[in-house]
Formats: sequence, structure tokens, C-alpha cells
Amino acid sequence: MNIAITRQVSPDINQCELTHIAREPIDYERARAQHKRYQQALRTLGLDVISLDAEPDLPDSVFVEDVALVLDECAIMLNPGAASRRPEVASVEKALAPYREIFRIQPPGTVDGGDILTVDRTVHVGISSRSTKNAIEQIKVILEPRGYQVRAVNVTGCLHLKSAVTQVSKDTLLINPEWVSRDDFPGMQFIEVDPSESYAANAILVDDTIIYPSSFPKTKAKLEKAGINLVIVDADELAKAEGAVTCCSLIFSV
Ligand code: CIR
Repeated sequence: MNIAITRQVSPDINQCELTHIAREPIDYERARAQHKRYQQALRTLGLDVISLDAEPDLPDSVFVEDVALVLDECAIMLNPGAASRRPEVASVEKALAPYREIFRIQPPGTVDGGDILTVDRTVHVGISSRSTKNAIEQIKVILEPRGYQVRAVNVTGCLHLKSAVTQVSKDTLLINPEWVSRDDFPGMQFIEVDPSESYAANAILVDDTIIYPSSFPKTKAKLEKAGINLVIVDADELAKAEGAVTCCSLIFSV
């Protein structure tokens, strides 16, 4: 069985952290409706969706991806780079505890899950405004004995590594080459986002299908041409909080 942990949108979403985009009003009801359809898309791909209650005092808490890395062997509770987001960790840890042995990133290391892209046994970790070398060293200590390679990747111009690159099939990455280098992913093939769609590199891969936002028609056409199966969702309301589709779930097998 595959599980997706999600969390309802916080009514305080308009107080979210923003780094690379200007603040504009977020329509809470519209964000909730889009999130509900996103959860439905996860279900259509066979996932059992856990929906945690909204956290009224934690604006960014819908973005559960940032507080944990879940692998087959264990889960690592992360220490998010933004201090406002650290209280999000405890409740997600509680939800994961029945399924995985838990490890924790300790300060001064900070890392957001949005900076972690796992491809097979390689865990790529972006060095960003949120994620530090200290945290990457801690991840290495936990994962290398479990058979993973952990590699640091430079990211510029965007919030997280997964704003710049995500996996869309077994051997293919969807990438914005302005923000991350192809050279950091040896052996992989690439589909580049359309240059007019900078934020188009974020997709969720479940088996052989991706969940993909409706906002990027030109990149969507490239993906279709490459034979990728897509389930399309509207995700533009939470995009105003600098969130994309991977951010809103933690997916793992049990
Ligand atoms: C933040 O700045 O932390 C949130 N407003 C957006 C987090 C998006 N998460 C992600 O890309 N993994």
C-alpha cells in the first residue's frame, strides 16, 4: 500500500513565508478547494491519503514535504530553515511514527524537504537559503550506512532544489537549467521546462504517472510529447505561497 500524508490548508496561509516572489492575497477557500482536488488526484493514483487537521497558527503547515524525508528504511524529521516552520515537525512525526524508525536533524543544521530529491539510492540535497552543509553531513551519517549516496547540489534563483528539478520517469528529470546544473545528475535524461515557465519543473511521480499543475501548458505539451502520463491539477492558489505540488504530500510505501 502507498500512503500520502497531507495537511489541510491553514486559515493563516496569508502569513506564509515568501522568499522569491512578491506577496499577493491568497484566497483561502480557493486554496482549500484546490487542495481537496489535489488529495483526490493522489487517491486516483491509488494512494491512501492521510489528511491531518489544519494548524491555525502555522501558516505554511500545508507544505508537509518540508518537515520530513521518508525512505523505505527510515524517516528523518528535518529542521526547516525558516524558524516559523519548525513547530510543524512534531505532528508529522506523530503521523509517521507508526510506519518508520525516526531520526532527527539537529541544530545548527537546517534543511527543508523541498531541497531533497531522491532518485533510486541517491539522495540529492540542495544547498539553498533553507538548507545547510551541516544538515547534509547529518543526513550522510544516517543514510550512508543504509546504502544511500548523499550528494550536495548547488541551487540558485529559486526556493528549493525541487523548484528546479524533479523526477518524471524512471530515468528522466524535469529541469529548469537556469537554477540547477544537469551535471549534478549524471546518468539521467532531461526534459527542460519551457523558458517562459520558470516554475514548471515541479511534478510528483507516482509509479509511471505524474501529478502536474495546469499553469504550465508549454512544458505540459513537452511532457506529453515525451510519453509521460499526466494527471493535471489546478495549484495556482498555493503557488502564491511559493508552494508547488510536491510540497503538499509525503508519499511512501508500507
Ligand atoms: C515557505 O517559504 O517555506 C513556504 N511558503 C513554501 C514552501 C514550499 N515548499 C516546498 O517547495 N517544498
